[in-house]
Amino acid sequence: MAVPSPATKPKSSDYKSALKPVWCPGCGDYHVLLSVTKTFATLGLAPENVAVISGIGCSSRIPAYTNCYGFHGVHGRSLALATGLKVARPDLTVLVAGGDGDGFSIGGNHFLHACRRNIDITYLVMDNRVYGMTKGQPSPTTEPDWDSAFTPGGSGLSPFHPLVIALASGANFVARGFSGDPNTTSYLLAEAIRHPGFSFLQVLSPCVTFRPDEREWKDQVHPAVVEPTDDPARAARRIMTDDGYNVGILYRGNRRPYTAETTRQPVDTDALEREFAL
Ligand SMILES: Cc1ncc(C[n+]2csc(CCOP(=O)(O)OP(=O)(O)O)c2C)c(N)n1
Ligand code: SF4
Repeated sequence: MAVPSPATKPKSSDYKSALKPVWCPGCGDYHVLLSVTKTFATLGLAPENVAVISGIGCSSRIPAYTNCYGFHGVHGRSLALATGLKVARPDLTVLVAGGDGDGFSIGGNHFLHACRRNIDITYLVMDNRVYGMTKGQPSPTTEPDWDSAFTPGGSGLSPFHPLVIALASGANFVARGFSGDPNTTSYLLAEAIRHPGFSFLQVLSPCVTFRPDEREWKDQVHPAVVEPTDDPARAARRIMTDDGYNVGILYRGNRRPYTAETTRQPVDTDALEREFAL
């Protein structure tokens, strides 16, 4: 496995692990993986200074495919894991990656509080509006009229607006990308990582197996026509009224990130054991 040395310019392939992805042919997540490795190369990050953290889902397999530290955790708990890691190791670049089910259903509460805490981590959600790994149940971002074996005639439920919820909860950077445009996604991800505090990047990433209709996204996405704002209310209004396919940076905030006081005091483990002994 090639590890970039300071003497040579890192390449995207340096950050790709030897494992071959098991995603379905045509899955959008392949291009997201490419965007991630491209971004690490652009930023010249040393693999030992990066950690990719995930939960469970097809998209959450991404730590196994990157050549840096990784943690494939528990469904819906990636942000909790990443928060602990970043507080303990503020020197690391922490990228959290996963799906809309992982992040907005079971992990929804962690999502709100990660935005609110505004720790300096980046959260990339591969949003395919479905649970891919468990074979096609609707997720919080699924359209109410999406007809499927699980939801004949559609679920009838209002979709969740992840970007607006992120803004309302205090995220410091909000952007939307499309997996089929890895150059733009890589640019957005680099900006998200560079921006201090909690950065949220929603990447529309088709699940070609359970949502073949999402192949049409390539004709629907378009660049956002306005510059990013630093006013969360304005950004939220814009996102609530856009068509859901605006790609670009939609909000750059200036909230001060949370940093824990990480004074490392020696722990007396014998005293701890005595305190908790039954
Ligand atoms: C605690 C727990 N509940 C449920 C599951 C089953 N499960 C695995 S992945 C998943 C949803 C995956 O959907 P998403 O996060 O959108 O990722 P995708 O597979 O679409 O990339 C579910 C419900 C689990 N693994 N653990
Ligand atoms: S089931 Fe969907 S999300 Fe999972 S690998 Fe296949 S295309 Fe991708």
